[in-house]
Amino acid sequence: MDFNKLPTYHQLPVKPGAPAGASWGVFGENDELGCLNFLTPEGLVDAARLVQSGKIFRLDAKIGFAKPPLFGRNAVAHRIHPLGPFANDDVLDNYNTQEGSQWDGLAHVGHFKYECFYGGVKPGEIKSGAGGRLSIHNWSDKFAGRGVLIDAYGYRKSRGISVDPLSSDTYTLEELKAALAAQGTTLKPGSIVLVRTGWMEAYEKSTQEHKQSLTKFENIKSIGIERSREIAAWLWDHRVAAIGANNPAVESLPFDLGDENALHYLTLPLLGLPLGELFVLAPLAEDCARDRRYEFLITSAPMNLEGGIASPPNALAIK
Ligand code: UVW
Repeated sequence: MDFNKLPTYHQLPVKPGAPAGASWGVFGENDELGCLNFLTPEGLVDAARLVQSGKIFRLDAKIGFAKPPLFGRNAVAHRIHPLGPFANDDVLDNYNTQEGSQWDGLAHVGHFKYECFYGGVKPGEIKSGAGGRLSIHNWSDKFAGRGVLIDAYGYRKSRGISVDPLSSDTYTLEELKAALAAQGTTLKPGSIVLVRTGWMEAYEKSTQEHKQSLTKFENIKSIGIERSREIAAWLWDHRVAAIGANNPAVESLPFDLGDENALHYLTLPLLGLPLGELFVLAPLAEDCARDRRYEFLITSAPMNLEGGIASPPNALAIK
């Protein structure tokens, strides 16, 4: 597939009757991969050349790091199940795949106005087990390529501007572009973009009382990237394969669930662009600042769960 020949954001949709800004049909009928189609074998071979120091950064937090999990999600309970006197198994009770670091799959959020998910998939087509549409397991052997860190938090601080990650502040598209330019990094087709917002670092330092208050969507204040069609266009036109951040929703919180410009609508159901949340990016950012290399190989192995909605990323950045 020649990505240069694909429609620009402003030429979307290509499928008759699909909404503006919807990539439905670009990757064929019944596509399950969305923007992961931008990850290619050639891109992966190029990304492998970025491995130079042999350093590995785990991008997901420890399971159970959020105490309690955000948005009222269940906390997982780990039990060791003895198999015999010298043998054990693990059992995870009550495990919500979005209790911490996660990729939102394409069955996670549909569009309230068009009453469907990516590709026009209807709610009834999303079901557990074999045959469930937009299942996370389709990504389980696809998610590897060139990672790019945009250290938006570091960029703002380097300019002497104070940042409160536990507020609803936004990083604008202009700021993201300026941070990239300051880093000397460019976006290439098939980039997996990670934005360091500063939220995870601030959350870790916050009080237990504050953490406790985050079980309700409306209580969560988080810095994030701006909500706009311009940012969706920038991501699509650069053929970005996925975007993750070290905050709860990539975009800032709270947001109006009826806002058509919410990134959760512009990306997941319209573009088929995976959103990654609550990633651990500070150690990676420190290393990138040290060696001035903000690109690396990323591997991420979402759960091979048929009918799955989302998954911990099981992601590594390798430099
Ligand atoms: C929100 O919807 C805000 O977050 P998540 O993607 O974790 O559900």
